[in-house]
Amino acid sequence: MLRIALTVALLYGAIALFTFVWGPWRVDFPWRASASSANKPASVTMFFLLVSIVLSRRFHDTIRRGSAETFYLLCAVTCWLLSWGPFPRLFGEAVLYQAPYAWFARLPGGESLRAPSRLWMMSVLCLIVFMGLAVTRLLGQRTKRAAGILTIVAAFGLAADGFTTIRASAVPPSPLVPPSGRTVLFLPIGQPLTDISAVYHSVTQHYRAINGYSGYEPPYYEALRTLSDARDPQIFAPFVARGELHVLVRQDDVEMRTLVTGQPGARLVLEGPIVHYRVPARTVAPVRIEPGGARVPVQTVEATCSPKSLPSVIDNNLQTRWVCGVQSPDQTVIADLGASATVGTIVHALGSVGGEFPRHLVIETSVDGATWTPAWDGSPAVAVLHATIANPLDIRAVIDFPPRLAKYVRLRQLSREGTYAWSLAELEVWTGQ
Ligand SMILES: [Ca+2]
Repeated sequence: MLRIALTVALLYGAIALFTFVWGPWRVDFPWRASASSANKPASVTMFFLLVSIVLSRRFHDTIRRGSAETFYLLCAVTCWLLSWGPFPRLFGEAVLYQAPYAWFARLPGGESLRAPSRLWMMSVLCLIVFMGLAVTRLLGQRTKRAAGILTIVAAFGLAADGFTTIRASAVPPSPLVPPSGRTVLFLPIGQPLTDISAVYHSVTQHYRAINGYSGYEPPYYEALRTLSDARDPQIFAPFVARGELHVLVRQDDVEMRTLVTGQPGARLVLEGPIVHYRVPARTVAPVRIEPGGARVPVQTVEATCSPKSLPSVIDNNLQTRWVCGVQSPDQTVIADLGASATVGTIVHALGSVGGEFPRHLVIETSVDGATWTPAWDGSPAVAVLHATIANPLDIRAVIDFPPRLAKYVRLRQLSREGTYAWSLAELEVWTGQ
């Protein structure tokens, strides 16, 4: 068994090295084989190397001897391997298709763990215990006096290493007139500095902050951040529709100040390092959160990525989804309606994952699957924001376009987004109006 595992590891190691040096390859004879990148064979190599270690006589002997040092050292190495996360990268390049953490996450309950890098803390703890045991054994072989001196020197070393002070940051400037009891938006939203400052002063000045800062973000927050980054005046709509809004902007942030002063009825409250505006409540044009007309059934779907999970976009279940990896240009989904029908609306449903909407979406339709007619082009952030506020756990963003006859509806994602994937819980097509 050990020999077989080692042979497989060596074989895949050679394939990984070959692919890394000479690039993608493919053969059809004597059997079909191909590799588009080195990370898949490297992953198999790693798996069989680990199997070889577990099967080796030396490993068994070490376990049988059962020393505490070995236990903690093995734990440290295991946690270190797991701390790489499921898809480790080296200098931005994927080096393994799947790392041990990805296999671990398949175990019951494993997928609910998050932040795999924190497993490194377990490695550190195990290394500390290992060092303690090793030093105890080492000192046991010295005279009492030498052991005492070494202990004192080591204690000073530890104290010197850990002796540090953490410098506190200055308190961020606050609005000069506290907007106590008001609803406050500090722009730009979704940036750590303004978010932390807004949350801090919501405590000292007793206002309701729209900004937040936490490991958790509500489903609508990414849509708000997208509108804030785009300096889109639509960012104010859901809030002014519900009441008066107080907006804070840094004095030197000219773009954001222009955005706020462009709001109907916006008044300057006071200018300081933080400029404070008041925007009155008003009626805003409603954004549709339910599609119009009749639903047109989608017969089949195809996409440029993740074909296995594609049936999830037409299973009438908002909990199941198709995920197309991190957003990059020309990711495409095509819905086939089976026959020509009037189409004028799509529902891009996100379930409860509000952040994974396409940042730049182009919708096109076709009657023959060859010639495509533009239907809609833009950012669905506004539709997502309103859909998310209306139904945070069942998000269905409605996008309308001029009705036309079509047998195919094509969705193309054109932007590059470093963090968020494009995902689709359901794709609905409607006649619209
Ligand atoms: Ca679904």
